Amino acid sequence: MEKQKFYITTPIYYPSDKLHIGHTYCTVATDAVARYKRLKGLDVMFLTGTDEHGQKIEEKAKEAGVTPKEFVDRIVEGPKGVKDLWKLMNISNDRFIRTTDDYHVASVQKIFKKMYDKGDIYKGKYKGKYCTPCESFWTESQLVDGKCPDCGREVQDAEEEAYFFRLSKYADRIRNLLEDTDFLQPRSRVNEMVRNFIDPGLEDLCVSRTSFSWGVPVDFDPGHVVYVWVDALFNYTTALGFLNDTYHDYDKYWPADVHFVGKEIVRFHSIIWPAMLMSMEMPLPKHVFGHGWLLLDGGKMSKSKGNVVDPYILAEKFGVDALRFFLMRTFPFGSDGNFSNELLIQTINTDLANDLGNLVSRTTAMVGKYFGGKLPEGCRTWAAPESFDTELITMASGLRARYEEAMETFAPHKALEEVFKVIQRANKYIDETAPWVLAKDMEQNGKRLAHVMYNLLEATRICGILLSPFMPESCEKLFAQIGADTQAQTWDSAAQWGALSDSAAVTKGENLFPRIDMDKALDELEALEAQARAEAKAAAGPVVEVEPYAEEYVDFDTFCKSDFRAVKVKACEAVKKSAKLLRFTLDDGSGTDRQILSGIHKWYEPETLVGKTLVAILNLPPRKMMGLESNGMLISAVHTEDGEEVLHLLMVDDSIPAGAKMC
Ligand code: ME8
Repeated sequence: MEKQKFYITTPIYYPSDKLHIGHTYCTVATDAVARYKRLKGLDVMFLTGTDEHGQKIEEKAKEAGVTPKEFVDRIVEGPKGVKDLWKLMNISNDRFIRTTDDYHVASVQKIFKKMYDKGDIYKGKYKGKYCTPCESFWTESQLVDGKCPDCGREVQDAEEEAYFFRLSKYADRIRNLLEDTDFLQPRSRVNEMVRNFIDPGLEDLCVSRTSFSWGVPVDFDPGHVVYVWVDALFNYTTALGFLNDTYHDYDKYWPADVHFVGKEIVRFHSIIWPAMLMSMEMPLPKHVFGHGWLLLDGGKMSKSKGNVVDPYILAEKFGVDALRFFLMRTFPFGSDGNFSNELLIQTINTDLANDLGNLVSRTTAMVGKYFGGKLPEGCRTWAAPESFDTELITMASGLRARYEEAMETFAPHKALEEVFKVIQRANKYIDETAPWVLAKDMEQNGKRLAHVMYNLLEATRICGILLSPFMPESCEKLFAQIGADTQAQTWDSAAQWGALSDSAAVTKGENLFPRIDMDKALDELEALEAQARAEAKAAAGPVVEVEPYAEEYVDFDTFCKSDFRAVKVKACEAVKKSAKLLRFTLDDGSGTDRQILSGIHKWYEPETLVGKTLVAILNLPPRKMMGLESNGMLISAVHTEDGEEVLHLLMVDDSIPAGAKMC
């Protein structure tokens, strides 16, 4: 029988800065759902990638002094780049698309032309506002207090010849899609979209730019590049081979089952994206799920605020699985949540070290101690069950169904909550059965004890299967400790109480989730974060700034009156009682020594300057400093590094004679 298909995507990330824990959140959620569907036996396609075009990237590359392609290559492929991060986080994507890939660029050009030929894209004049960081056009009425409604930053006036997409034509169909179907989830996002965008009237969308060039060129109109969101959204189809020959799974996987996206890009995915697909006469994705944001102190994480959280540091300190688990367990997927290191450590300690870790280590230790690591055969059915046996068995046997219900509605936090109810029930069962008491009289209670141990191992096994999409590596270790063959831990067996062989070899292995000392860990994290900040700063080099350029012209005759000359330093000494001033005795070619005072002691020791050929302006009026007369001024180059002033005296070739005029 052909397997059921499941196609799931994350947003494709802007490689403009290193990714932070907020980005990791969505990718981990997508990964957990993809692994869950694979566990259920579906044929899964999980796509992620990077969105590499647009003005923001062009500007960042310019700042960094490299080409846009060099810039994105470094962030996508380089050390600790996007691909490295997904590898570290054990992300099981089947494909990775970069929108600079040739096949994607060629497909987008064909898509643009198709919509143009159909009359859904037409040429007009764009007049409005543009938010560069968000790459978003806004009309005056959409602004909030004159600022970008998404990020609250300043917007710029923009007017240019441009292509437009007839979004207005699809307004009714989009309204029906949002209001009458479960296309957009959670439901609360529907009201947001309808009220803010559909009710005020959908305007046609500007879909090309001419003011920068880093984008997919409109091949039938040189100078225009395709609006980055058109380019980006179609990634979900080009990565399957739509209008290209690089891949061949479009017919197999399209339409997508779900796009996971952050709440601020729901507008693009639930209005613009389906409208363009309607124009292209392509099937629509089945669902778009708009998840919430991870906040820091109630606000958005952002590089400009300097408050982003580095997933590398957290994964190194606490382990990849613990971090993955924390993200999925703590924050309801559709809502915002407040991230903190304290909460992370607390969750690890409570759920993983106390509840799960203890269950596994206590159970395996007791099977070792009382039965030498191997329970007697047949023990799964021994001894009459007490009410708490039945309760544990019923809860664990029905867990898969409750978990599935939560996972199918994209509520991983609820699925994990169900698993932990069983883990907590199993720990309570240890207290209720008091195995250490039973063990005192093995002859009398040996059979009962073996049965209790089996129930604990079996409940743990079922939980392990259902936790494996969230913590794949730890669950493999868990299976090894309870003697469960990893290959046999299938979706089916998660609903089969008693599937574990009752004579499996149980070993108490390493502690799966050691308890973390909160204060010590917080201090260490702070030190690691400070070190990472210092390293990033050192790698980026100092922030160099020069004084703003003069806006006013100086007329040529005035400039020519300035008498710049080469001067040679005959003597130089520090002026007494002054921290700054150096006193220069200079040969200016006139035959008479000239004295100039200069406040540069901070940068030069006087004796190092003797014999140097410098540049001075000589026809400034004499000026008294610390009781000494200064006749002119030495010329220096000045800038700041990390806010500190840096000065270099202008030194010229020593072959230039004293008094030579500079012009
Ligand atoms: O939007 N918490 O890229 P992006 C949760 N290129 N999610 C967060 C987050 C946070 N603190 N910060 C960011 C783009 N995200 C486009 C997508 S798709 C065709 C194009 C999420 O790198 C954010 O909500 O700015 C978004 O879904 C994703 O990270 C990528 O953001």
